[in-house]
Amino acid sequence: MKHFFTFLTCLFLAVQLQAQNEFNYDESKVPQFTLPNPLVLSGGKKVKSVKVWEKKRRPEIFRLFEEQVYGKIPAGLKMTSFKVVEQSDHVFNGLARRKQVEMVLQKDGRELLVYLLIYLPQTVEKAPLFVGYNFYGNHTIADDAEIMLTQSWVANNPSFGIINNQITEQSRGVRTNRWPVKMILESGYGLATMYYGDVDPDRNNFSDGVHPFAYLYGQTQPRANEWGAISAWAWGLTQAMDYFETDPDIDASKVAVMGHSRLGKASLWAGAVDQRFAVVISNNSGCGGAALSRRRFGETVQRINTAFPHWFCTNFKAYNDNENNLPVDQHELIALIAPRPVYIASAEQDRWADPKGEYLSGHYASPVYQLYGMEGLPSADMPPLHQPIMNRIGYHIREGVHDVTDYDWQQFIRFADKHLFGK
Ligand code: GTR
Repeated sequence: MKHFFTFLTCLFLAVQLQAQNEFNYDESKVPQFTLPNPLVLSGGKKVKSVKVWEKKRRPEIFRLFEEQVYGKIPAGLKMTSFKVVEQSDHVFNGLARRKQVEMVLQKDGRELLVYLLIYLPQTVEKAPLFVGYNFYGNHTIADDAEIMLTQSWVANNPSFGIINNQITEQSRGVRTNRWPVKMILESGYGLATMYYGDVDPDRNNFSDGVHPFAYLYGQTQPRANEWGAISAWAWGLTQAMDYFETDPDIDASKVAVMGHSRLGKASLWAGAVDQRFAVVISNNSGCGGAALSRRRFGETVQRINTAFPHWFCTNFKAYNDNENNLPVDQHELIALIAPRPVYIASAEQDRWADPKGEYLSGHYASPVYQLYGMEGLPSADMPPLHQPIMNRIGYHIREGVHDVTDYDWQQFIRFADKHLFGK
């Protein structure tokens, strides 16, 4: 049986690789394109002041991302209650305190339960914090027997023992490699994480997760300009932020939102939607995240909308093989985060996510940071491997594959130290 699942996993990966081979990885075949200018109003006037950017241009760009890319998050939808359901003052040999918070959304007889796992350093009274989603449940991120198991739908992953879309004890601690909890705590930061499927299971099914809570009578899926899954995940992060503001042990003015891959797309969008996030970090976020869509390098809009039809809003499908008609590109997502610090991380072998396109988004967002007198990524040339840039827009590319490594976290911590504490 075990061999059979290993075989299936290999087959799946082989099919994925085969599919990815059909895409462009040749820099000389990147098409010529013109990006929309973040500092020109839709009427053609140049934006020359922070005031005009904030009052006019930023709202224009924001609305385009809402309507055409991720879909609108319903206004006023908020968790009904927060409750600390478990806590301990002595975790990891006294290094940390732990809290598990149940966030409940109740409406019209429906109920959604989302669980926040929070570790706080013992040495800090009001802790700054990294918050990020995990892919397979809170219990995967640390060797900690007290972490509660999610009951939500989880994508099958036989190598983690997840076979009936339900997690078991077998997957406890299987993702500790991506979450250097001790390093984060020893650096003086707390860490909060949630399972993204608690908010919205990652499958093409709009009758589960948070979506139905916003339907009008008889509605069964979001309208063309309404939220897809990435917007739903961004909404979940804003709800966690609401909780942080109520917790006296957390410094809600120093929260860095971090996400990897599809969850990096969600962290960038959350950073745009909710300006309470003081630092925004995307790791290997690729297409629909930091990477410029018009480059069509690696994953394309058409491919992502086909493989993951539920991630973006329906309107986004109009740009399949039609990127030049997009009224925005992803550099403007980065610009929406200005003047707050934003960090983009790439991996050399993660060509599917287009490292150069990820870098260039930061570069082309830089004029907006300059308007605030801040330095983004002034050079059009990417830095070499392992030479992070720590300006108000930060960037690194490391060797290796699509993943989150200790190296990545070391840079995120340095970046937060610099921009939150001037260290
Ligand atoms: C891939 C997808 C990417 C990225 C990745 C992930 O299959 O094509 O856009 O989101 O999944 O989230 O791991």
